[in-house]
Amino acid sequence: MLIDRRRTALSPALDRRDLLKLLAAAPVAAQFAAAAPAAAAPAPAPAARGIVKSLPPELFTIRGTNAETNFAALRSSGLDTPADRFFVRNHTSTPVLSESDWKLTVWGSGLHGRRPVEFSYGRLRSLPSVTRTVLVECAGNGRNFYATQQGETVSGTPWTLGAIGAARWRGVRLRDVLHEAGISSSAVDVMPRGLDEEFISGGVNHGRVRRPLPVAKALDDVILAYEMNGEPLPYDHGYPVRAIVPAWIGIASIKWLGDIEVSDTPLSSPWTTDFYRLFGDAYPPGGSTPLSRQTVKSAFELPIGANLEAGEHHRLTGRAWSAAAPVRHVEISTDGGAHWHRARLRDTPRRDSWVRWTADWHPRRTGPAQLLARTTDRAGNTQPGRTVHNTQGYLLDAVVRHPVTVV
Ligand SMILES: Nc1nc2c(c(=O)[nH]1)N[C@H]1C(S)=C(S)[C@@H](COP(=O)(O)O)O[C@H]1N2
Ligand SMILES: [Mo]
Repeated sequence: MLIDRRRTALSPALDRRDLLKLLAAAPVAAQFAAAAPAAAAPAPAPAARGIVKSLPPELFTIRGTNAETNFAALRSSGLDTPADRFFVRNHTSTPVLSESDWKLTVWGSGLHGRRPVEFSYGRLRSLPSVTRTVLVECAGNGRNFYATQQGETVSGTPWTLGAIGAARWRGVRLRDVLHEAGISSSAVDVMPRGLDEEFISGGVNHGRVRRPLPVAKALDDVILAYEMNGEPLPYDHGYPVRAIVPAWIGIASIKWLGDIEVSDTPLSSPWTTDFYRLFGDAYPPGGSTPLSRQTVKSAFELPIGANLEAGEHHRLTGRAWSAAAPVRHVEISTDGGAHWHRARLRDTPRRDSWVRWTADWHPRRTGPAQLLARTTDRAGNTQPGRTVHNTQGYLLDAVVRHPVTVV
């Protein structure tokens, strides 16, 4: 069996390192710590509110309850992002659950007989498994560039480009679970919901994190994952079971799955009405339709503002991805967009994953410079120079002008 994850925040089996991590994560653990001797221990890496894993500053930038992967930290990793550097997006905080207490309830008017059906962890594991590398990318990834590059005001976490990761997810098909639960042909929407706390924002309680999927997507390629890169899901990434919804914005991939409503009438939630739609001058008064698919981007595996030596050969590296189709090519400009040349792709482009690329640069003049990367996918989508503004700063697909200094 896999490693024992049935420890709780108060278990004596916790070691010092786990305790330090949980201290930052859970108020209950903090009470425990007050009673524990303050033994000399190395200072823990800074933690974001509510995140269990350690967040060393070379790997992550903390943004409130979230942690952004530093793109430069991906330079040494392969196509699958190791869990220790995978971004975390939490509306509240990571619940520390146990698989023995866990169950999934599938319920609603879209089931034959309308009787709820329960799946224990064991029952779920007994279904056939599938394993796939899939990207998870927050709808707000790149949001910061609306302000810094387009001079526009947007609300939300100011991610640069690191609210994305790819992992090898193993789990069961949502389709198989829905068929076992007796989904009827009248079902139209399927809504997974998390077991984390209710999300309260601006004095409004939006309830637990949930977002409907049309039945066609639910029956297509959605996975209920219990492993990430060959290990049980880490607490922060949805242990014991999360949804993985390929090509869709991250919010669809509900973590800490507790129940799934199957409905014969259309469903909505604050995550389809208030959030994750496009609002703004270019959109209707009630906003666009709810967002589904992610967009096309590229990123340098280099810190923003990095220093590069003049007169040296530099191998620039980065990644490119598109939710619509595999990447066709990536173009690089080192002179602010005047000239472009093709980057070399290091991977076979695949759907729902990214490709690593390299490009050589031999800067001669010292001073500030801007590096640009532009992805085109096989469906013909290319990153534009500018993204049409929306008030919540979703789906930035503009070419990012990556500032560096040649020294
Ligand atoms: N239950 C629950 N599921 C959730 C969230 C959450 O806060 N609670 N955040 C969503 C968002 S907005 C994103 S982008 C992804 C992030 O997944 P990760 O934290 O594993 O990177 O999880 C999604 N699933
Ligand atoms: Mo997100």
